[in-house]
Amino acid sequence: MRSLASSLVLLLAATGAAEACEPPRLDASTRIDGKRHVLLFRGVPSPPPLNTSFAVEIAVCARDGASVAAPRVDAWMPAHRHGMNYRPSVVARAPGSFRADGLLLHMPGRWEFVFEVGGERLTATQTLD
Ligand SMILES: [Cu+2]
Repeated sequence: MRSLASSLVLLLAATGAAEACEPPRLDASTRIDGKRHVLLFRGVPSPPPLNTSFAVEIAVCARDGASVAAPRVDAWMPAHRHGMNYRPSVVARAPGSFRADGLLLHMPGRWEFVFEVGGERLTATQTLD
């Protein structure tokens, strides 16, 4: 007879449950749970200002424990099918910690933040008044 623990392991394997990982601490951030990564981000300042350049701080970990390369950062408006007019630059600050500078949201409405990390796309929406 199988133990409860081994049954749970089989169940987790069968459902493809993701391994946990913990990104570097980032207070007051938004969390995105991807299939292969967990990502935290916050605007600096937060919430992001309208029509003014701002930064985004990012903390991310890979569920398989691999080190994470700098994510690509973008934002776009799904309703209008356009992105920003600027391309942010991303720098690493510490393992798993990054900062993107030069984001600018040029109109109010619903914006989607898009992070691409290790081939995985992670998104979160934020409405700007
Ligand atoms: Cu728009």
